[in-house]
Amino acid sequence: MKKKILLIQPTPYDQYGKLVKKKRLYFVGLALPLLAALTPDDFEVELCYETIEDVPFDTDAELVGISSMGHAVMRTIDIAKRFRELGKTVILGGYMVSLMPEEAQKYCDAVMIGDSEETWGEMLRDYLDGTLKKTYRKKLTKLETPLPRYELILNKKIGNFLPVQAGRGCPKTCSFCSIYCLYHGQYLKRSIPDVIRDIKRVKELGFRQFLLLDDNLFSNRDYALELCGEIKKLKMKWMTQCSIDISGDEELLTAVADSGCYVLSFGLESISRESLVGMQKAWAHPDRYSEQLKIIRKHGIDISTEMVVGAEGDTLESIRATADFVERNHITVPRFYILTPIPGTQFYDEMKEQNRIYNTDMYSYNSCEAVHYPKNMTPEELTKAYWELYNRVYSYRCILKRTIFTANFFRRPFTALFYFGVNLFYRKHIKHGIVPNIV
Ligand code: B12
Ligand code: SF4
Repeated sequence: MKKKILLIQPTPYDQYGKLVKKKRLYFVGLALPLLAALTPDDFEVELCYETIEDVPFDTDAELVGISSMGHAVMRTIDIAKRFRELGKTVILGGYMVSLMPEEAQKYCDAVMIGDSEETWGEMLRDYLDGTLKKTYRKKLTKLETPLPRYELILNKKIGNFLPVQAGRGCPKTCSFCSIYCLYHGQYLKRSIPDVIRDIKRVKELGFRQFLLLDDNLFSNRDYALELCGEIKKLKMKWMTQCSIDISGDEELLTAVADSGCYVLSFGLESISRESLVGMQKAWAHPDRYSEQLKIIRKHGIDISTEMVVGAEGDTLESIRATADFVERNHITVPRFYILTPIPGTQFYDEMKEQNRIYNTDMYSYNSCEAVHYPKNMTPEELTKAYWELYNRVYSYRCILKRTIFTANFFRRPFTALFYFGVNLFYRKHIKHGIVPNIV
């Protein structure tokens, strides 16, 4: 009989200590289907996304692999402890344990630091030989990944798109970002035929859309143009995230839109230049944001944004002005976070050195509670201003202004109505004190 591995993507606890549960997980991470594909055939693999299903603690799997994302690492640890009590061999991996491997080692049999393409197979062989090591780490020099085992997630309550990866890591150096602190500027791209192979598989499985995972897709112009050319032939819809600087490249923007991309997500972070400089994101210029967003929208691409509050240049006034900015620019799907010093990041070290960590309880590192002393307000004021911002931006009036009363409404009324629905869905969560970042 085949040995079995259970792979789990834990869900975070909310700020009341309850597990965040959803009827549907629209954005599914790629780590578990990819790990399943890296697993030799003599193992059977089962996947569990805890946001939409319960962890099967009565599993007959011998090995349990648990991923970790942000503050959900607290749930990773709790699940790991329970499985170890049940006598299972527990392996931890993912961003958060990679940033704090010494701490993670206390709760498991082995920690996989960073990418696991070249270490997962080695770990499984060691397990079979009874020679499991405490940590596994191998820096990749090229990114070659097998076809993810998407079929293992098809029967789950997911959205109408699947993830496909193009690049991993990021060439930029934003001090608060886990990607920078883990990859230190390393940025690897997959070959275009491999990316297209995965998209074709997604199409074969009946999906008409995909989410392209890459933190800086358009940083390599030639790669991006060639990839868009290939994607266009597949007649699919897709979305991704990138730097807002794409607005300055008419040819690229046209190629992106022509290839079926209909939503771009931008980490705008802040409308305060001082805050951006403080985050080592001096290449972004908030005074140009409105014009840049307008150009992108003109190409028929909808905009979703990620912004943070609580950085060095932020004041209560600038947080209020952020709501006006979002409304004025008709940002379709805006998301916000409180700037959080994630252990392992440069920003965390800076805050620690300056004695500005306000709360050391990791359960609170959920990006919707202030855990550091901001420069221009108290942590309590920051948390309050953050929720006021979300509530203002997701008021009925503002939702209507951002989704229905826009120039794009008459061009694509059904899309506008779809976004209106998404906004109402987010609003419902916000009213229950749950940020929409995890759905
Ligand atoms: C898709 C995604 C999501 C989706 C899906 C999550 C899910 N439940 O599956 C959504 C939108 C729901 C989401 C939510 C959140 N996310 Co998220 N997400 C991503 C994103 C964009 C892609 C992840 C991915 O699939 N990558 C591709 C795979 C192949 O790479 P990988 O995950 O790194 O996996 C490799 C290794 O890490 C390793 N590995 C990963 N897991 C495991 C497990 C084991 C056992 C082993 C051995 C190895 C291993 O092997 C893989 C192959 O090498 C990343 C950004 C990015 N660039 O990666 C952020 C990212 C992972 N998310 C992040 C965060 C903070 C969150 C939230 C906490 C946000 C919030 N405040 O609520 C929540 C937490 C949700 C949860 N359940 O834990 C941070 C993590 C930072 C950190 N220090 O941990 C990232 C890096 C974004 C960022 N720039 O800060 N996220
Ligand atoms: S550009 Fe985005 S992914 Fe890259 S380091 Fe900055 S915040 Fe992280």
